[in-house]
Amino acid sequence: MATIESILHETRVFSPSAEFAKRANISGMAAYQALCDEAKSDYAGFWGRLARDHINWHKPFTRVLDESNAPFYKWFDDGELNVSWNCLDRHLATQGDKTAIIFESDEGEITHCSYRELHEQVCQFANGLKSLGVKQGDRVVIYMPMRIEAVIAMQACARIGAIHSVVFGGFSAKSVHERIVDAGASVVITADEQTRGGKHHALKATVDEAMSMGNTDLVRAVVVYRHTGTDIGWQPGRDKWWHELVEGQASECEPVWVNAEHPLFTLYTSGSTGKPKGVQHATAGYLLGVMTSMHWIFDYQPDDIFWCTADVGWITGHSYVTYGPLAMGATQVIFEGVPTYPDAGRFWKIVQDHKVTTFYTAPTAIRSLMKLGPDLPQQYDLSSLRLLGSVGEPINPEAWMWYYTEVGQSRCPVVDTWWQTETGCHMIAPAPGAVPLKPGSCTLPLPGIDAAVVDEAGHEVEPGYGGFLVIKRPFPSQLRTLWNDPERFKRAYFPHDIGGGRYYLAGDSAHCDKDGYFWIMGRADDVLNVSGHRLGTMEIESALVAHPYVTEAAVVGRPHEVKGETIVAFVVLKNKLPQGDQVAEITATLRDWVAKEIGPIARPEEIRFGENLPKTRSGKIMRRLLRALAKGEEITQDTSTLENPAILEQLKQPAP
Ligand code: 6R9
Repeated sequence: MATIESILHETRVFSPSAEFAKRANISGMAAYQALCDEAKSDYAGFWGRLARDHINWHKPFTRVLDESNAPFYKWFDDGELNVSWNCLDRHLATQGDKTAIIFESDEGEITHCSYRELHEQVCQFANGLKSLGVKQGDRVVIYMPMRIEAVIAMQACARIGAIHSVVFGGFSAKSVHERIVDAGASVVITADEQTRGGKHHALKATVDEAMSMGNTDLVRAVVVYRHTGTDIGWQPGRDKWWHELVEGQASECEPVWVNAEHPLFTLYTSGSTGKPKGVQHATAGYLLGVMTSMHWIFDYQPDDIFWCTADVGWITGHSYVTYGPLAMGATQVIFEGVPTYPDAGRFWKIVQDHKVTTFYTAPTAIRSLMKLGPDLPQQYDLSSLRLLGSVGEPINPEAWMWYYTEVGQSRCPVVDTWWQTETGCHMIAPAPGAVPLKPGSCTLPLPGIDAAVVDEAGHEVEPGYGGFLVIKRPFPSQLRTLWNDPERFKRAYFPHDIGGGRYYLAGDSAHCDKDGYFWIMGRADDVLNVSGHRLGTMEIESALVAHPYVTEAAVVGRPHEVKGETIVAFVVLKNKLPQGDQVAEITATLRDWVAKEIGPIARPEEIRFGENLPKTRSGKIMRRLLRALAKGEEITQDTSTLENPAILEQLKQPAP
């Protein structure tokens, strides 16, 4: 495999302040190293100790890891527990009146919900589900707005051992249908509408449409939460109002104690092609992963006000809204709306109003807020913040620096957390009281996580060389299988040719630097090969974004007879779209800039400008679409999940 030396040349390093380190859960590099050493010397002992420290077991486990049917690993598999009990009941005696959730609606209405109140509502709803005949192992599809009730629905499923499958509220009827059918769901939970940025979007009508697409006979009931009160269609017998379902239900509900390996949920995520994959997580290993990462990476302290901006429709919302913060007994903010409504100061106002200490969001949000209001953070009191986090895609050093200096006022560590739907929790991320930060790097693996960069034969590559990101040993929070598709699970994640079927293949390309820091270059399928040189799209994008004209950039490869591939860049400028002669002028400037920043091999062949880039609703740039556009192909793929379909027309036009 042809590799070239790393061309990212970020050299800034930010060490934790003595004050931060002193109070941190992992205080100093020696403490981090001690945990890594503990895992290395006794892997099962390490995870077993953590599982006893963090989780309350109904029946203690005696076995830690069972590898006999690899890669279908089992963890703690003779133990019994309940996740909802761990998230709610165990806090009641000591802190029942503590606020569990500070909810802020799209329009700014605020609701506080204590652990006691949340427990009561989860129990009542769980009893309601039981009255519909939902039992352990049944599948429940949840298609809800980002409100407390979404968390209640998920926790109620966990309480009775039902397997939830949350579908993000922005997905189409076709996607909802696909998931209902694939999961074999018996109940769907939804709301009349959701509100985001002052706009209303139908949910119940979308479920009705999905239900009319066939093969949905298993669905016995559609539970509807009344949110906006708009008129909706109603199918008597099948449809039930949430408030009527919980009316008169007991406020206690004995949890169903499940085996550690009982599936907690499935969550569909897109694969490289075709049908979405139903990623299946187990109960105990997943809970342990979200708790250890809350403790180590978010450095959770009892007086924190934690805010993860992700929707519960994504894994980030599962792990760091529904489960992680509640398992720790934290107070967290849940926000229904969008960062730019009523204006680009909304996030900063929420931080100020609720005295948020820990703020976790995505690079795409950071970049757009940086563009819309670079000075806005200074107009708010952000002094409550002590820790910032980033997730979802590589964060370019420029956005990282703005986040660090303008939002965190150079006081708060930025934890860039690399992980996936499949890993359940953070895998590579800095323990903020120990690991010095480098902007653009997710730094070092969590203790116990054996991450490496390997070539096509599974051999570790030298520092500075790119390769496939793998995790060499099984870890508790990893997916157990793909729902209904164990063969695809094996093929996609444990391919025989890399590591002999023993390594978890993440699907990302990365490299390590001489300090062992990981730099994610993007999905492995985004790696370009230009004249035999391997280049990460991320590296070129990062260079483009470093130019003062540019806000955002996405780079794809276009097949080329001689060079193998050439580089096409899609660029959003800080100013408005260039016109006439400006186009050629700015194109030349940026091409030369990249050539200077990285090397002539990285010079884009073509640059197209748009007001925006095509993104999924979770903010990921859809490079597959861009590749098709670059090749001049007609778009035949489903674009219903795009945030902004209109942008495709603009980007279709080849540069003059
Ligand atoms: C949690 C989540 C997973 C993919 C992953 C990678 C990208 C996530 C990242 C990152 C660089 C980070 N990704 N975090 N890339 N740095 N800190 O996003 O899960 O939606 O399954 O996406 O996202 O490419 O493979 P998911």
